[in-house]
This record gives sequence, structure tokens and C-alpha cells, in this order.
Amino acid sequence: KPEVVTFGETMALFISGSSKGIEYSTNMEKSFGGAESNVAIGLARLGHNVGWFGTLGNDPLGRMIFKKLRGEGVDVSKVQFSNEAPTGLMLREELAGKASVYYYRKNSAASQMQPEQIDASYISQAKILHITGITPALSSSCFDSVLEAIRIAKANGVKVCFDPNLRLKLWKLEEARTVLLKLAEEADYFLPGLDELKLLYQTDDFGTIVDQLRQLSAISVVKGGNNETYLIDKDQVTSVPYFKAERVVDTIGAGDGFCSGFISGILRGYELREAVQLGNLIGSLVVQMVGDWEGLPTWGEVESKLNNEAHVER
Ligand code: KDG
Repeated sequence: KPEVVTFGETMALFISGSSKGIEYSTNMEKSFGGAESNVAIGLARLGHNVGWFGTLGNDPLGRMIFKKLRGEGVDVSKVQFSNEAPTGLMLREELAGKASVYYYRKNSAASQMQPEQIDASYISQAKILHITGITPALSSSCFDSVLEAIRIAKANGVKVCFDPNLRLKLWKLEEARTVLLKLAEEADYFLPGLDELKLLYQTDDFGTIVDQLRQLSAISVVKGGNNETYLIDKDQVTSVPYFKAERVVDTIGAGDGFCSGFISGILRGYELREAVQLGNLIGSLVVQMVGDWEGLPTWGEVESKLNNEAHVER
């Protein structure tokens, strides 16, 4: 049975690897991505029992995603398929060092998710429910599904981990702010990025941001500081330095990698600081490979990284 449960929208992803961008590329690399399933893959590779659910289109891309997640060892037993709506899609390119994402997800299968679809017993037996602020932006029934999942978690002593993942292509900042700050109040672990907090709290002042976070009952971990992550636990602010990435090729997915490492640390009974450190390490590995989740390490790879083992392929 999964000790972590997460859900949301996972889309097919086509990446233009060429410097010509999407407009002039003659071929694109096919993958998939979704913040929550990225975290699920991360946790599965680290050796945890994790379940992801959501609605996929009953189409080739939906089936690809389903099989790939299953292949990664993620429990997909609660995934549903829709015959009415397609799997969502995103395209990505990097032009002159600037990455852009284009969504084709309006009215996708995932956006039609209903709270009634959630199997309460699936969430109630877990230790952690991981949600992101992308799901409530998809539709009002998706927002209701998030609220329902939180309600089930809270009624059963399941910890709620929340990454706001602000996506301004999906909703207006004002709307997002109200919803995301409300959800932050419900969380046990709140894992925002510093840029997101600046927008949500409407200030660039770190002290003011920390004061706001202290009002929450959650333990907050702020990603994306000045080469460090901040852990805010009651009155204490601890800065945890990044691991240096040998090369950075694709930063998308780093935050999800962080979440999987942090959650893994919590499940392993680590001190919070150590859990953040594990999150930082995973984030630094994800950015070294193209794709949202491809660079996520296995637990064996984490161990050899921590032991500084040089690896030579012969
Ligand atoms: O965190 C990476 C995600 O942003 C990416 O996988 C796509 O889930 C996604 C989204 O909705 O932006």
C-alpha cells in the first residue's frame, strides 16, 4: 500500500532540442511530465511505495504515460481513463537560453476530475498526501477534488505536503493568491519557491516573507534562495546550502525533485535539516538531464553520491 499518495494532471511533453525552437524544428523529443507524477517517480526511485492518480485520455499519449509510470514502479491502480476528453499536452523549447512552455490542456481529461472519483481509503492509509497548486487551477471540480483529498487526509492523520507551483499561464495572480495561501494554511509541509512567495505575499523583503510563513502551522521550506534552501520551523530559520550541479541543462523539474527528496527524508525519519539536504541533492541531480524526471536518482545513486564514489564505466 502506498505510503505517499499524490494526484494531478500529467501531460505528454514534446521538447524541441534544436536551437531552431518549436516553430522550425523538424522533430521533437517525446516524453511526459506533471509536477505530482514527477514527485511520485522520484519517490519510487528512492525506494518508496508511492501512488499517483489522475485522469488520462483513452488515447496513445494517455497509455504511454500510464505504462511509463507503472514501469517506474509508481502505483497507478487508481488512474482513470476518459473516452470523452484527451490527454493534455505541453510543448517546450529553449531559445537563446530562455525556456518556454506551451500548454494544450484546456478541457483535458485531467481537468474533468471530480471529487467523487477519489477513493478515500487510498488516501487514508497513506502517511503523506502530496498536492500542488497546479490542480486547483485546472477547473473548479479539480479544486474541489483537492479540498476533498485534504479533508480525507486530515480526518485520518495523513500529513499534507503542499507545493504551490504557481503557474500564471493557468490563472490570474489574484485568483491564485487567494487559493494558494488558503491551501498553505491546510498544509503540514509547505514547499514554495522564493519567487512564488514574493508574488503571493506581494513583497521582495525576505524578513516579511519569513514573518508570513511563521503565521502558518506548517513547516515551510523555501526553495530557490541564493544557492540555499531555507527551513522555517516555528521561530527558527535555517539555511541549507545547495549541492553544486556539475552542469545545468534543464532546470524544470528541480522543484519536484526537491519535494521527492524532502518527503523521502521525512519517511526515513531524518531530522528536518537532513531531509532538506536530501531534497537539495536530488534537485541538483535533476537539472543535469533534459526532461522533468529523467534525471531523478535511485537510492543507490544517492548513496554513492553522498559517499563521493567516483564512477567509471568500463
Ligand atoms: O514542475 C514541472 C511541471 O511544471 C511540469 O511537469 C508540468 O505539471 C506541469 C505543469 O502543469 O506545469
